[in-house]
Amino acid sequence: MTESQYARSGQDSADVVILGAGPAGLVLGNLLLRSGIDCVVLERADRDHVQNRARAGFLAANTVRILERNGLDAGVRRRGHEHSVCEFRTEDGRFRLDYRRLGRGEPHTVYPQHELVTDLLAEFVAAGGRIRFGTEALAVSDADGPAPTVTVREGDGRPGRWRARYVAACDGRHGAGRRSLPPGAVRRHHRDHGVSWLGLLAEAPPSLDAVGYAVHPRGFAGHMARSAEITRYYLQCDRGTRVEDWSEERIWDELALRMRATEYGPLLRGRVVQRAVVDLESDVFEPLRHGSLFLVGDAAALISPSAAKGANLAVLEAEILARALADDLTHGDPEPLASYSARCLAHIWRAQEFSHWMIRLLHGGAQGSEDGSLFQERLRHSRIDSLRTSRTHQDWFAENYVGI
Ligand code: RFL
Repeated sequence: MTESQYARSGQDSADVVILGAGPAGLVLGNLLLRSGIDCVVLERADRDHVQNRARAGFLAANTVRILERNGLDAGVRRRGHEHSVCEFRTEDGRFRLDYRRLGRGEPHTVYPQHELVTDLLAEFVAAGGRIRFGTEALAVSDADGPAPTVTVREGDGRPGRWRARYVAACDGRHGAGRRSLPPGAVRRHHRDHGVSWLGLLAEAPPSLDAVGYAVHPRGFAGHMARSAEITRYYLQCDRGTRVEDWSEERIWDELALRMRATEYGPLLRGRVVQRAVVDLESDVFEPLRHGSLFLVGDAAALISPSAAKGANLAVLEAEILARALADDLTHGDPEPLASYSARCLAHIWRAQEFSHWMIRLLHGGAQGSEDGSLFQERLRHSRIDSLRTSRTHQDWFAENYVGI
């Protein structure tokens, strides 16, 4: 049914109703608009919140290529910068890998996720895209038929309903898309890695010109530049730790200790503006489709932030789905939609495998993880040693670290 036919039927409608205005929803929306497909984005939060939610920062080379070939790369080109070195600090000293000189020879582009989202939103609105902020999707019904509906609650509390031909759930791990899957329709594979991180954002310049991974008897610490003024840090912490227990002083002292600042140089301290505990978990839905409902991005699979893959997968899946929807709705070819799930799952499982490997690389067994044994600790030690000394291992690392 076309939009005007829906309008005559007295309901809000679009050929594709997209839930969520994160990287997945906004890339999908922009690409559908460019293909002339009628769509709407329903977003629970307000615009300000969406544009200021600091999260990811490392874009894979393929993500930048996707943005580029779809004309969505102006901001990344202008304000993103290439990054290609990581530094490991362990009890045996430190070593650096310049992954642009390894594997496929590709760098990351550092570009904060909220800036990407801001760009994508501006593009979408400028191109005439419809977006409803403050509209929370409550449930998707009739997804097993050709006319699914989305029930919503508007910002003022009013109920509403959207009719669609297809629904793309880009609304994350707690969204309505996942909740609306009937029991047994889709399988969920889940793993709790038994490790927690305190994720921090500091108003402090980066302290080293590399991504820093410190493995220490007290636990992992990570350093990732976001901009000349902002740095993201991670501290492995006990499961159940409370952010209130981490004063600025305790955070900086612990970071300095684990990153061995006395040996390798001090950390540039600043105000900690965001702190959140992240339990490292992964899950994958299989298949990523139930009838006319598709799962995309974090709604499709949650991946621990250990390898910085989540936003990159979201963009990749959104492009695959946008093309498949265009083939179906414009050319009457349903085949690409039929293979959407299998195509995405191949990428998702590769990313999960590498992310899982990174968790095993960065965490010893002594920090309350499920593998709390000296055996695991020795394996970790050997894994890092292999990465330090084997060119073959380094090439494999580089290919997986930057690729998706
Ligand atoms: P998002 O970004 O969560 O967007 C979902 C949107 O849906 C809205 N929403 C709803 N709207 C309507 N109705 C409902 N019922 C709704 N429920 C939710 C939300 O308000 C939101 O706007 O999902 P998307 O688009 O799938 O994108 C996924 C990425 O955001 C995520 O994978 C990454 O942030 C993960 N991640 C990283 N990924 C990378 O590729 N590189 C990184 O360096 C990186 N660092 C990180 C990260 C995630 C982190 N957290 C959140 C654990 C660092 C951290 C700390």
